[in-house]
Amino acid sequence: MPASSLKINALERRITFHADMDSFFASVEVRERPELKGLPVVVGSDPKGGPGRGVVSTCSYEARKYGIHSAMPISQAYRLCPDAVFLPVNMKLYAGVSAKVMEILRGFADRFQQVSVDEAYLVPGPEIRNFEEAALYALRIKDEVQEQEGITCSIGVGPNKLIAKIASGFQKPDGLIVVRPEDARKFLFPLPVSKIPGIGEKTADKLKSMGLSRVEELANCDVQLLSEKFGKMALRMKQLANGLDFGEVREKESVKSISRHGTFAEDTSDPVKITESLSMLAESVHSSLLKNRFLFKTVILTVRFEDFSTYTRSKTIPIWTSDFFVIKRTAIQLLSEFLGRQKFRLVGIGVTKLRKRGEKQSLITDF
Ligand code: TTP
Ligand code: MG
Repeated sequence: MPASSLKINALERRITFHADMDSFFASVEVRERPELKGLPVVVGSDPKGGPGRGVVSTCSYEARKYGIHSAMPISQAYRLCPDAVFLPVNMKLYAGVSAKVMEILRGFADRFQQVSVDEAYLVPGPEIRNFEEAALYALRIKDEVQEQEGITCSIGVGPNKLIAKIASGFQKPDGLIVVRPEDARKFLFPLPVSKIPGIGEKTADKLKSMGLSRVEELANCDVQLLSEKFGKMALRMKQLANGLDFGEVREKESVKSISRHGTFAEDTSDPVKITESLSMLAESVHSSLLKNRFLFKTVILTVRFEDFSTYTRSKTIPIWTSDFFVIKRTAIQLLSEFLGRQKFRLVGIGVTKLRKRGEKQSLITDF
């Protein structure tokens, strides 16, 4: 297969959306106090009338006109616009709105991946067949967020995560940019290399010293030359510059482990009683695994003796499984070193290194 058709196939893989709330913390504050609409609003540490320490979390687009931005010292923000409305961070409020927004976005997705408090990737179901339908779908998503949560967001639609992400930031606030596969390179090429996620200030400086400032220059650069400076990352950088990103949109598991503990009614050193308890705990862990459709790789045993000294041991197995007997057998193996010592007060079993059943592991890691 010629290289060019390979590229096009890769670009056409999946219609991907990236949604990012506009000036998130500030927008939530304005929603709560409509009288602040249209004003420069800065959320962050207290400027204390000038000398305050700490930084800006975010600010409204009106405040950005004064040059204020996230991570700027609050004292500097105060100098730039002393008349702005300065508000403290109310994380509890934003976390609540974030959860609701994510729920709305999830409702539009076949596959969903939240990446921060205010942004997520989503892949719609097969009913969205082309980029025209995707554009209308994105408008519906924006309307729904606005209607239900009273804030605006920007959405980028593209053939992969990379392009969707860059597109969502392209025309903020309240933006919608759709980049078709055939336009991906045209869209990316004029941008500075720092627009590529993963290329921070340091990398951008290094690239600049090689004469590579724009994405187009990086895309056409000799990969050999690039790998002299960046090693294994070179190929990935060149792929991204060419609009190629094979990263899957996938749910990041919020559940990191499943475990169950039991305290004996009376401290015991009876191996039969201890093994029976482990077996019951293994059953409970197993049923939770099945309910949540998880596979695991590591089993953890916790033992607490009568003097409250507590030990954990773990064993990682070479395959992903949800097998009950693997949990039980591994826990009993781990138990053997503790038998015949003091009396047991508590035992526990956990499984960790979880992943959803049926989910393929992406071969290329996120940059
Ligand atoms: P962002 O999405 O990066 O920024 P934003 O939503 O405020 O503005 P934009 O319209 O450009 O997307 O971050 C989301 C929230 O995370 C932001 O509202 C506040 C918080 N945050 C910080 O607290 N400190 C920071 O340095 C950044 C970048 C964000
Ligand atoms: Mg945002």
